[in-house]
Amino acid sequence: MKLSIVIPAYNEKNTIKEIIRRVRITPFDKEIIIVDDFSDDGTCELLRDMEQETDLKIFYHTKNMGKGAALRTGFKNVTGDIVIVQDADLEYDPSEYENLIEPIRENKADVVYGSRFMGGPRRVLYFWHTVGNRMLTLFSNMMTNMNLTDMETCYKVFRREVIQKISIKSNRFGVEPEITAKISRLGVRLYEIPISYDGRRYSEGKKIDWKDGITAFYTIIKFRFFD
Ligand SMILES: Nc1nc2c(ncn2[C@@H]2O[C@H](COP(=O)(O)OP(=O)(O)O)[C@@H](O)[C@H]2O)c(=O)[nH]1
Ligand SMILES: [Mg+2]
Repeated sequence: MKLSIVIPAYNEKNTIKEIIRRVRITPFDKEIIIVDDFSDDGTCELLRDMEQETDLKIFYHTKNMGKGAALRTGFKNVTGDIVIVQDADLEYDPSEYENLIEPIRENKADVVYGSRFMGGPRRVLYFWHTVGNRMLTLFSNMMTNMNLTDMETCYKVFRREVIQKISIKSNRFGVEPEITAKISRLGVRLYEIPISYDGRRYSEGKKIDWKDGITAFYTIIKFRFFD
């Protein structure tokens, strides 16, 4: 089975090379799709230097549009059997792909979420982020009648047919609840597995903030009732 790894990247000059290295050493037949979302910190130039490397497919946005828009560009261009979202920071560990794809390989699932809240090792970080995450997951579950533990996780893995059936409207971080709502309506089989989480601080480049949390609540309602 061929994997398509989709990496949305916005201002990740400190980690982009290392994440590509970590993805590359995973023992799978794969393509690596990187979407630069109009970075202005030098990420874009680093990617331009790697264009000759044939295992990378690199796309560039001409303005900053957000993670959702970057995923939309990425998903349009995947050709593998299984699609994995990989953030460009180092919070999520590609050595866990093996576990993430197993339920699909065994034909038990069509979609797999890697959960940061099922007991894997994780860096101790912001209390209020965890509260926010749990409230968003709870609220999403109430709308979808699913029992996820981590709706906002970056590690979302799909059979290609499934993700290409979904049209993504959210340009920014609303993409996580949107995909979750749309998955729930497709009636596909969803699995969750524990993953590790090496979270970063704002001083280390984290970008999501409380406003994204508020937007996520609106997104959950919007995609439950209006789309
Ligand atoms: N395309 C795009 N990606 C972004 C943007 N902001 C963040 N990202 C990417 O989305 C991923 C998650 O962002 P991050 O700040 O780590 O958020 P968090 O880990 O979900 O809190 C990273 O790969 C970022 O490079 C943006 O405006 N556009
Ligand atoms: Mg991150």
